[in-house]
Amino acid sequence: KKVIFSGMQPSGSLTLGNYLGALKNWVRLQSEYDCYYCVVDMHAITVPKEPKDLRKNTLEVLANYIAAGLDPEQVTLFIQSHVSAHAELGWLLNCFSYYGELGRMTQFKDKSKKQDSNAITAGLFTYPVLMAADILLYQADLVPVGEDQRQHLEITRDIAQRFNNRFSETFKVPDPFISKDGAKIMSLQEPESKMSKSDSNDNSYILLMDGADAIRRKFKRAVTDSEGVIRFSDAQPGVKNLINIHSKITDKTPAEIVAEYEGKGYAQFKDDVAEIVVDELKPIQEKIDYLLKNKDYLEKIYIHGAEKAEAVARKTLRKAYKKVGFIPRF
Ligand code: AQP
Repeated sequence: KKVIFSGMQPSGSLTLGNYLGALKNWVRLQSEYDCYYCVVDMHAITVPKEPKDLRKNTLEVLANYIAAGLDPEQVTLFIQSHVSAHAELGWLLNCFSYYGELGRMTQFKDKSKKQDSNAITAGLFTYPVLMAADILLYQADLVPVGEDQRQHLEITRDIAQRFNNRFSETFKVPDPFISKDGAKIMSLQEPESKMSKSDSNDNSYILLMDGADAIRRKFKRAVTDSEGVIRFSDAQPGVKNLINIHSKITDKTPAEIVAEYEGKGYAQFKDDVAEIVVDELKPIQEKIDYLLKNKDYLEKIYIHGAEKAEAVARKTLRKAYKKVGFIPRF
């Protein structure tokens, strides 16, 4: 079976963007591939994070994964900091990554803009290297991510190829798996930016855990434009985003949705999209509630997952250590 690796940061609770852009795909792929899905808590501390929030969000993300349909019997679910090989290979790959290439990463540029320049950590800068380590440890063939992560996948490939060329074949060079309709879900408040769980404005995102009333309210407030016509056009990013959300849930094409709403107003459209999202999330939310009340069950899953992941990760780490000339201890 081909191997898949992917992860999400517990930098908050998951958003509709995380779900429609990535998680739904993960679920579709689980029976066909050997899947490793990780909660990347080490990535989440690259920007300031309260310990109690990190603990809470880490379990929430795991519960979100399972509630969205990942089957812990079928896939390996684990927490990144539980498998120390991630940190170890991360360091090693730092020594095969260049300052210049990391400085070109748009996520770094965007996130560092939002921080006081004295508070930008080295961890934020080398984030893509740790991500490369995450993926390469499992010799992943495919990495299902949203469009926003394409650049990080490219650098992962570059680092893997560089290492393989310098020594010999060590890492599988992974391919991104971005579904064609994997359009970025945009912020409801600034439709030119992606929907992000760490956005300071909570009207900008829908969380998988948002109640029906919050979802309706946030869609009512969604920023649109003054055109007054529902069209799938870059000139109307707010409306386009709502059409995308509708389309990804109902599987209707944007053209079908546009035709359906000919002559209708934004208010009606927003209310309808809100209902579609409420209905999609309802069964997921019931499962999340249940899982978060059963922490022992979650614990069993992440402990078992870490054991399985560790065995595979150690093998790759050992190989890479040997290639660079580290002396094996046993
Ligand atoms: N708006 C989005 N549309 C489509 N896909 C998205 N993803 C994230 N936002 C969108 C996909 O979700 C996965 C998890 O991403 P992550 O947690 O590693 O971090 P991120 O991409 O930086 O996501 P966020 O929500 O924006 O987190 P913060 O706010 O902490 O930076 C990835 O596969 C991503 O493509």
